[in-house]
Amino acid sequence: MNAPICAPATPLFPAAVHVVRVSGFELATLLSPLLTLPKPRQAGLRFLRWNGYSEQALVLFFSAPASYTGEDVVEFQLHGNPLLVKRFLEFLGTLGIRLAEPGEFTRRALLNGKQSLLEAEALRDIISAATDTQLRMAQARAGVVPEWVTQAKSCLGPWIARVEAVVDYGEEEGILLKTNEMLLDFQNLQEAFHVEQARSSAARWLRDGIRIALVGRPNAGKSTLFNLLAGEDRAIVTELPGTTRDVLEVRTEWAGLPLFLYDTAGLRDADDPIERLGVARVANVLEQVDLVLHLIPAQDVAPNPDILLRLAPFQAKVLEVRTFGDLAESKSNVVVSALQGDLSALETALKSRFLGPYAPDACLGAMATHRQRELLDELVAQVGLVMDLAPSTPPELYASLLQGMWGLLARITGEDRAESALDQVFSGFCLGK
Ligand SMILES: Nc1nc2c(ncn2[C@@H]2O[C@H](COP(=O)(O)OP(=O)(O)OP(=O)(O)O)[C@@H](O)[C@H]2O)c(=O)[nH]1
Ligand SMILES: [Mg+2]
Repeated sequence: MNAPICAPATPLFPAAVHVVRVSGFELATLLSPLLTLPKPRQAGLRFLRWNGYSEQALVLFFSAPASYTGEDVVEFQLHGNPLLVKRFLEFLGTLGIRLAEPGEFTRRALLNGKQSLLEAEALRDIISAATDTQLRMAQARAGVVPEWVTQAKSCLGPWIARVEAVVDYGEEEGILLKTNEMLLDFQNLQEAFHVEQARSSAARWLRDGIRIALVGRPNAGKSTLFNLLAGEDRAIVTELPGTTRDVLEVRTEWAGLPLFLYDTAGLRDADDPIERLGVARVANVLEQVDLVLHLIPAQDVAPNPDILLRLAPFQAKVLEVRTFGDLAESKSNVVVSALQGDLSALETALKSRFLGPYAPDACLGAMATHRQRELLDELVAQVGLVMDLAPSTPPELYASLLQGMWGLLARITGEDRAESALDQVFSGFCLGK
């Protein structure tokens, strides 16, 4: 576990500079065949020679424990040649410094108390964020123990102490369980957990993105809307029905929502064999997405019954959108006009469906990862159990439930480090972090 590790911290393309990181103990000795380390936190220019190669590198040394991992850390800034980095890493290998696993530097930071699990998760999200909202969400989570966790702990702590006292000394006056006072406290906790649960399910969509398929009859305006949402001219648009055949995919951020959009072939019994193949592909898309936008031109009296039949199995995730709002009136809730660029009804519908009452900004700092949301669900279940206990329940059972809640809170912040949770978090890291 403490074996010295190394990794490129930059992606291996030709570039101005590549950074190679080394972490371990006694690095001054270990690296002595290569260089004399500069003073901690002072950049030093070093001429490195190994196996016939030579390289001038800027070297930074962070002495344990004042470093990213809590161990000695050395960073080499080399010329940005991937081959050079490869040869350098090979040489480090001969010094007994092995290549790091993805996320191993951060895992060590965590185990050495330099970082919390929440920070590590936020860091992973900062690195992988692809939209502004995602980036800001991840940054808001970095290094912050959420307020609701702190509050829940300060509410729960005294009750655990009381319950344990009852277990040890019996129930005396003043430490009765299931009093109104306790009920009130736990009602408040339950409420706070519910709020956080709702906020985190909104945040989840912002973090992971929403997959949306645009389907409908030929000429329903699917490709036009697709282009408008994507903010670029991706799909071919013509006034001829049956223009789109293949499934087109684009990733975009629209109205603060990270979207994966799928444009599809217009649904009809086509004669053209290519168009038929396109229509067949729509089935697959319907399975995979989170939302199906069924586009129906406002001038159509009723939706096409064949299409309704085809969409029936996905009813729960179908949203009807009337297009061509500039050409005809419609009583439907969601009417848009691509021609006039009026998509406000669609924006409202999407936000209320996926974010509920929360604006994207209100989701900053929310528990958005799968791991965090699972723990939150368990917490909600657990507090429900406590609320439902009969007053005559033995104090030992109270004690174990309350301890369980405390444990869940600790797992959310990562004080309680189950190895499986670590694996889950670090599997998403890149090399050198
Ligand atoms: N007036 C008006 N015309 C629109 C609107 N949306 C699309 N159109 C026009 O309708 C025609 C068909 O649009 P497309 O986006 O190609 O329709 P589609 O559903 O992708 O059609 P297929 O690919 O053939 O299935 C084009 O001529 C568009 O310019 C709208 O909101 N208002
Ligand atoms: Mg099209």
